Amino acid sequence: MALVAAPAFAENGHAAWLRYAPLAPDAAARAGAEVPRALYRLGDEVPLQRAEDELRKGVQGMLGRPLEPVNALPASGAVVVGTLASIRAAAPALAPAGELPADAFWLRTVHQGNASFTVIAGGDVRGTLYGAFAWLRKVAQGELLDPLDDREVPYAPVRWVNQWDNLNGTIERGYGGASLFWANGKVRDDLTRAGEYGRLLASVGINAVSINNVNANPLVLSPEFVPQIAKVADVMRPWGVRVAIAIDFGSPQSVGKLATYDPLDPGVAAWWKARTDALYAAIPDFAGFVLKADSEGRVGPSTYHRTHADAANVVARALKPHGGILFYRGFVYDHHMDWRNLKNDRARAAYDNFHPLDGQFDDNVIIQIKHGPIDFQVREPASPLFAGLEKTNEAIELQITQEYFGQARHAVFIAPMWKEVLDFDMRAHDQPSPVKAIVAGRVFHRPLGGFVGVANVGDDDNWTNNHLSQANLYAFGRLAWNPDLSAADIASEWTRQTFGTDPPVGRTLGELLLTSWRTYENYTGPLGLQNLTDITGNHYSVAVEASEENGWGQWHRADANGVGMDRSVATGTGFVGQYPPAVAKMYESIDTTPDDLLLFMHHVPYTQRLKSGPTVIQYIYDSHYAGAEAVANYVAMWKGLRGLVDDERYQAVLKQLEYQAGQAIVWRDAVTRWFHKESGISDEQGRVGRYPGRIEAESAALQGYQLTTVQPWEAASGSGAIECRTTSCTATFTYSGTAGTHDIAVEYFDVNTGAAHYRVRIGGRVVAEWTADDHIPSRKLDGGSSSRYVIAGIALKPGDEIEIEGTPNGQETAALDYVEIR
Ligand code: GCV
Repeated sequence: MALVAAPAFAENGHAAWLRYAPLAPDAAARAGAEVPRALYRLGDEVPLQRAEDELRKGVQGMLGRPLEPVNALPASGAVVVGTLASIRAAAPALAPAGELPADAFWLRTVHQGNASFTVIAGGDVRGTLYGAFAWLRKVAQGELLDPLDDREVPYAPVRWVNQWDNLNGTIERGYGGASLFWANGKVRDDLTRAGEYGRLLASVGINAVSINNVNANPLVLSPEFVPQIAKVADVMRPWGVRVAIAIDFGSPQSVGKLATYDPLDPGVAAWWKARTDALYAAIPDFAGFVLKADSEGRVGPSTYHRTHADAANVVARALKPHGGILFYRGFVYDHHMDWRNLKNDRARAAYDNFHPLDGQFDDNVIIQIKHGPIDFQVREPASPLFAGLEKTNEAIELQITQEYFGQARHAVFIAPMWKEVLDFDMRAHDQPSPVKAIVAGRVFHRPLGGFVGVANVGDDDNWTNNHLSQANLYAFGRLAWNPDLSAADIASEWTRQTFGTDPPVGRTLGELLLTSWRTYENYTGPLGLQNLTDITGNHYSVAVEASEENGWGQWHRADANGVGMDRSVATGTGFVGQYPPAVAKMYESIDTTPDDLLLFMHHVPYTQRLKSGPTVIQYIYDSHYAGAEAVANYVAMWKGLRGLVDDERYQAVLKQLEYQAGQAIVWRDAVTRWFHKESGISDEQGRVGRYPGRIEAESAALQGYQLTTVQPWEAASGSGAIECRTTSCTATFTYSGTAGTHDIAVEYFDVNTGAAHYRVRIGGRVVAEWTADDHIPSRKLDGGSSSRYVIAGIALKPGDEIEIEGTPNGQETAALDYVEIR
């Protein structure tokens, strides 16, 4: 086990998985012998120059010696970089026998006498660049570099990311800082970071980026935006990344000042054509448009009683002469549904809206379908629409940004979930038809299709706020390139490049990443309940009932007798009938529906037994305790890596995991107490409602502090919390446990305005103080703002008084929920 060498650069996460850090000595020695010393590049196109730069930077960084560029093929051997055609023309003996399509590459070693050549050949210049990154990935992971004969062809042509970046620089559902593209209503003057992002995207094979929010500002289609979008395209092009924009369907009227945006109006069609032509005049490789219409308040063809096909085709026809693509989002639903009608079901919406239109969309239209029928919940079945379109191009939309996955404050590696959906067999026409093959156009023989990810980057130093969230961007790119890769392989690749090849680091991060989705699901919404979060608010804080009794349709229908949505054909909403017969049959019956989706498909009594053994209610209790325990264990596991990863990222990840461990307890207690109260059924293990060592703030001796209720009630322990509405207050807790050394957890509230101060004294001595100045996504006392400060290793004896002095600031009332002494 090697202690990590001091890096030559700041380990702030900016380098992401492209650190090119020195290899461990044995791997460096072997690679040093395998890698030629010269680099010969064929061709001058910019992506080829970038490939050369990367290779030189990578070899210098990882092997500590240069890769010298040469102007002619040296007899003594070289790394040879170029398109297959150019290598075949210049050095036929080095070229592999066979062909390569666009974006594909071939890596091989060739020996001629004592000379050895590493050949990086691309189907085109972009493929060559991908080949360079793929080879560097091997070097970084300490893989064998000679012999080599790897031909890789991307699984699908579409490998895009969507930014939900607003023109003012904020990012909808973005947790990694401000936009890399926009500020103050226009393109940023300095696009350096955007260019660096292009490099990250290219390194995992992503070939296009849509640079503004799908809730699109119509202004992006105005003439003054053309040169701005062109500036972004200029910084992306060297990396083989094409640029697209999201558009607003009402633009012919709002920007073009036409009387209508009716898609069948010839003037509207002419307007789309003129604006599209102007974009292509400035950006000949412009990729296309993304369109969210008739969804969540966006205008669409329904204004004129036209269809989604009418809407899509008028825009697609403007793009067609230029080879552009229109992504029309399948995320269309009514968010004012009557919740009292048990037959209403948002999950039906995508299929109901688009299946009847199959075959009516032009060939350069792709229906972009969210992976599940609702909205990126912690667990959903694959959308039935994937099998519901046979004569229409499709792409799957995966959400990389962690909107419902702890907003980059919780560590959740989403690749295992994506894999489950991509590998799910829809049994279309009773034939093997995994979702990945359908969206790639392989099942219904479509010309276009693939993968779209809603990206998670911003201008934070480390791009994604939480260092571990970078793994999701990496994984999306790798799965879009090859969805047959396993989540474990991807986690391992990412870890070795990002944190080094030390085996304990790989083991710990492997376990943490690969279990993190199940862990998060366990404490936020098991059995297909979906996220039990604040649906009409921040999508972050626990709030079990927030999804009920409103029109948004993310209902779980829990009441005193049972829980779950009945989506069966026989007695429910009929959603299950949207799947091909074999899948519909499985979901129709409680007996054959997998436990993980039981409450998504059926309404059952709490006493319903799962196939895995426990009753539904007991599973809800158990999974929440298991989830919270798993996160506590992540903290312990991570602490085992001290000294094995650089201190900068070690500390940052530790802090984040400790925070997550506290939040997992808040979720655990809130959800289990809510279901306990609602169902009236006790936890077999007697944990729910019994919290050893906990002293509620309501029962402390209060000076200045006042009792307050918390909304929702389940987010605070006991009957509520206390808050200070004067300049300073004190709560005194009397310890009555055994004498010894203990940890004291203080559960307090840190809302995102103000910075209250807390000081803890025992026997008159200050043992801890801190300021609540985090920017948690909550403005009020709730589960999201509930935070935990742990004071470790304090000697306590019965009768000791723990005095907490709170000093409010701004909107922060120095609120407290409880202390827990363990
Ligand atoms: C960009 C969900 C999100 C919205 C998002 C929308 C969409 O509703 O909460 O922020 O809007 O999905 O995908 O269009």
